[in-house]
Amino acid sequence: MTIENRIETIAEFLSGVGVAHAFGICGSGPSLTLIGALDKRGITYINASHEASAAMMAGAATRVSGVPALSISIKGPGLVNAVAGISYNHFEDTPSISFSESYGPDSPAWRMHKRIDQFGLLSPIVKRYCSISEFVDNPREIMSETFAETPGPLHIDLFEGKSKGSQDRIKESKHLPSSLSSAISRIGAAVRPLVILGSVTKRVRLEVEIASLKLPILTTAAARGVLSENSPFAAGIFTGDGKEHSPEVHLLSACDLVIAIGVRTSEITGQNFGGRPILRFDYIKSTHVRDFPKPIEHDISCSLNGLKEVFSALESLEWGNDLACELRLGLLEYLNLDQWLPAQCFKVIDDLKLPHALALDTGSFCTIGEHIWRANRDRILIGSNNGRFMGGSIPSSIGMAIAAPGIPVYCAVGDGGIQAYPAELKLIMALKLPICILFMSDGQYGSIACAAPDGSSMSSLMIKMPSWYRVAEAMGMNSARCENGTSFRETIDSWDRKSPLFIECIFDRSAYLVMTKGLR
Ligand SMILES: Cc1ncc(C[n+]2csc(CCOP(=O)(O)OP(=O)(O)O)c2C)c(N)n1
Repeated sequence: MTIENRIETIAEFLSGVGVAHAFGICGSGPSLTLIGALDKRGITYINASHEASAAMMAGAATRVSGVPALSISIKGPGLVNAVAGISYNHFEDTPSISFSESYGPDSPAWRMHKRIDQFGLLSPIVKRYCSISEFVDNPREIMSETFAETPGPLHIDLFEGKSKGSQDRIKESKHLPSSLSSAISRIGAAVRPLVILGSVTKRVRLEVEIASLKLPILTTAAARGVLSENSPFAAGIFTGDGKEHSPEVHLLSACDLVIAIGVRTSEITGQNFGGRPILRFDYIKSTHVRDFPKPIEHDISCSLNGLKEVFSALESLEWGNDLACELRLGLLEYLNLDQWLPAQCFKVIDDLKLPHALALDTGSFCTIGEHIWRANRDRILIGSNNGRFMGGSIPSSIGMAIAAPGIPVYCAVGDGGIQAYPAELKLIMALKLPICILFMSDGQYGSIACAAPDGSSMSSLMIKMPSWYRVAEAMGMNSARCENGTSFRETIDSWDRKSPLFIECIFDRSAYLVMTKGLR
């Protein structure tokens, strides 16, 4: 079988399982052949400006649609560029599929042009690596493996023959021998248990069980949306890093037991569980690091039915009826919504009564957005929730808008993140995507500056020429510059939610610098 035949077979398979989009930068070899084979079957190929952003777009499209989207690159430099995006998908546990051209194991060692150890580069970040011939032999099994808990990227190198195989991501560590029944009886002895949910609860569909709880619930950023955050029990985000004004810190001190369900250390940024005893439950079929902060009383891996038993045990407990609401009101008061800062902007977005997505890049504005904006089934949070990967929000918004047409996307990005893939603004414009860029500018890396030790080089944190709205305008986007809440609200209200919009929000640097104090 020739590589062209294998590409045809794989394109047929991918179209059969519903793949609809591919993103990338091609070469003149098998990557171009693959794009042609996909095109023949109605799989849309989108030219990105960078291989990393292409992989991020594929990741977001995969997460939103539940069907893998593809990214494509040439070998060597193309793949090296793509590594940032593939690792983005690795951090976010996303089973997107990347393809790249490649030398095969039989190509002579003197052929060095664009040659690099692609397996070596990829093995720590992909769940499965294979050659196209291995994929052709077993496509269904390989794909379902990458979707299985814990999901992760699949990479296929376009060469004939056997690959070096995949590296196991499971790093099993010792955990306490515990039985589900004794952990469940421990739940019964608690008076004020606090539930913290990780993203696997969303993937294995425990929404109904979660909605029936009558006790305070926090979620990791990646799990947002697993319960409607209008619920009186939804207390917001858990990071393990909260400070005195964050709901998590109040709840940790008010509770007498922490019940962490599917909470993985890759989904949190700190390890503060308030010193409360922890019962940890996770889904048995998962491949993640099991080490966990102490003190942990029970650490159980169980089946979906086992997790449902945990929720049944929790159903009989009730406390904290008004606590989550009180904490939210207290938080809004602390954030002072009268002041022109990102909190005002996120409140405007949170007040919208329409399905939408919010992409949060990383930075101080993200901390504010995560606390103010509430997710639910119709309000999707996208972006780098786990990896906190600066620059991913614009590519993620594009992937989201393409995979879920008609849903407006609000993309909050700072001075740092916007610099990563600004050329993709052109793609937003070319495809007329319903994306509203909320550019939150304080002219510096605010989140780094606010935590920088005395004597740090402040010039390394400043952004020269921070403004972008004229650039967006020159690309054909409707653009606005807002310096107060009224103009921001008016601009948001006037958006048709069909064509791109760029809003540059200019904030006072010194007020911005301290706005997350007391939160994280
Ligand atoms: C790829 C990547 N590089 C660097 C960082 C470290 N980092 C985290 S936040 C940040 C600054 C973000 O600045 P900006 O976008 O201006 O947002 P602000 O903090 O001012 O709100 C940096 C450099 C990161 N998280 N990801």
